[in-house]
This record gives sequence, structure tokens and C-alpha cells, in this order.
Amino acid sequence: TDSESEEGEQGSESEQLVIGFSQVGAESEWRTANTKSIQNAITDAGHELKFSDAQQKQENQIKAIRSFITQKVDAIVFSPVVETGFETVLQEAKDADIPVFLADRSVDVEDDSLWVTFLGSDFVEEGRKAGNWLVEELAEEEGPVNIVELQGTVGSAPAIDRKEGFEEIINQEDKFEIIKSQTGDFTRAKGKEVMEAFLKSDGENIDVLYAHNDDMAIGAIQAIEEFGLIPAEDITIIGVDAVKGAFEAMADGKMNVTIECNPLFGPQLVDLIEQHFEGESLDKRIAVEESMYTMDQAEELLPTREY
Ligand code: GYE
Repeated sequence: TDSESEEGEQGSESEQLVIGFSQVGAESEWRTANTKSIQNAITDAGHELKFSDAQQKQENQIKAIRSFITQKVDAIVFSPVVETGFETVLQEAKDADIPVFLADRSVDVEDDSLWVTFLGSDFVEEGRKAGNWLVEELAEEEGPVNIVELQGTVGSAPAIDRKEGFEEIINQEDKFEIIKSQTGDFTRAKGKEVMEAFLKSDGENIDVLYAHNDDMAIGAIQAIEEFGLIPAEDITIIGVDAVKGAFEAMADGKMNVTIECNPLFGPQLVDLIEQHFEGESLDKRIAVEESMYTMDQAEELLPTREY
């Protein structure tokens, strides 16, 4: 009936928005899944998307946001490459009355009125999970346990926080030591290259690799094999993200554990944007729920993984 269809229209009445999305880059499997999830959620909800890939460079993001402001978009979705240095451009967005939604990574600015809400994972907690897994796994080991660390992009929230959470846990026991720590920029190629250098200088002395994401761990696994050591046996391998590539590596017995970081929050993000435009006030910090997975679960879970 007429009245029903009117009701139906009212129910889905939310405003059609033009949304500018400044993404970090395409550095990892996680990132490609995240980009798709956000892009699809925006267009599936009937909004118009303006997309910009920063190729892991802050200056590109600042330019993209300025261009969104000039184009008078309704809202800006922003995943900052690094934490600092965004005050000016965020103030420009605020002055133009354009709400900014932080997705995935946060910024380190004093004035938190510069964005509406931050939807992302708790990276410190992920680091703690990695540390706790290791402490338990090597409980019988006397030590010293020599750890090498592949950090994410320098200055990025996940690199800073995953390091902090992991250290908080392993520093509670004297036997653990991080003997080398360097950035692999969240990419396979860089992860492999830096692991090669670690192996060259410390080779057989390395007991554990803690990689801030799976892509770097996967690159490192290749380096370890080429060096003549057995990944997950000679060197315990910890990654973060829980992407398909990590499940494949674990199913092959080449990687020990991955801490989940869920990139598929596009629909949740679009809900938040719509709620904001409907006049609701949002929490400043909204977390994505996640878990962790070990080698023995990999084969069973692999077919169910969506990213
Ligand atoms: O873990 C990594 C990506 O910001 C959580 O960025 C994200 C991280 C993710 O490149 O793979």
C-alpha cells in the first residue's frame, strides 16, 4: 500500500553524502581489504565517494584533504599515515565545517574537537597479545631469548603502539631481549630486505621474529629460507593482522601465530557517519573487535577467512 511505501522511504531516508576518503596506501594485504571494505560500504549505502591513495606519504594526504575541502565534500574519512603534523589541515576542515572521521589510525593532536570519532583497533593491546603469546610459548625456555623486530611505518600509530604493548609484556622477564629493531614499512619487500640484514649480522642467534604485520613476516620467511634456516622452527615467527597470507604460511608450518586486526569495518564506519548526520553524538573512540590465531587452527579456518 501507499502508506507502507512511504514508511519504507522514510526508514531509509538518510541524506545522500559526498564523502572524501584519504587512504594510507596499498602497502599490505590488510590495507587492500580495508580500502575495499570502506569504498564498498560508502557506495553501497548510496553515497558518493571521492578516493585518494596517499602512497604512504603524509604530504599526499595533506594535499588530498585540502582538495576535499575545496570540493566542499560533506564528510572526510581519513586514515593518517603518521600520528603527528596534521593540526593545520584538520583545523582547515573544521573551519570549513566538514566533519572528519578517523578510520584505522589515530592522530596525535591536542584539540580533539578536530575530528568526530576514531574507529580503529587497539594496537597496544595487539602488541600485548603478541607478547603474552610469546611468554607462554617459551615458558620452559631458560633464555636468553633473542628477538628481532620488524617495525611498521616510522611514526605510525600501529608501529608505535604495537612496539609499546609488546615491550610492556616481555620486559617483565629478563630472559627476553630485542637485539635488533628496524622498520620494514609494513611491506613484504622491505620486510624481506631488513630480515636479510638481521640474518647477516645475527644469523643463528635469532630466536624470535616479531613483525608488526603479516606482510613483513611473510617477506622475512622468504629471507630465512634463503639463508638456510627453517622458519617457525629455528626462528619463532609472530605477525599481526591475520590476513590470508598468514593463514597460508601457518598452514604450511612456516609461521607460528598472528594477532588479528580486522580491516572490514567499512559498514560500521558508514553507520557512524550517518548517525552523525542524523544528529547523534558519537563516542570519541570506537574499537574494532578481534582475536588471535595459531598454526594448529590455520588449516581449518583458512577457508572461512574473508581477508
Ligand atoms: O596492520 C598493516 C597496514 O594501520 C592497522 O597498516 C593498520 C596497519 C596494518 O599496513 O598491515
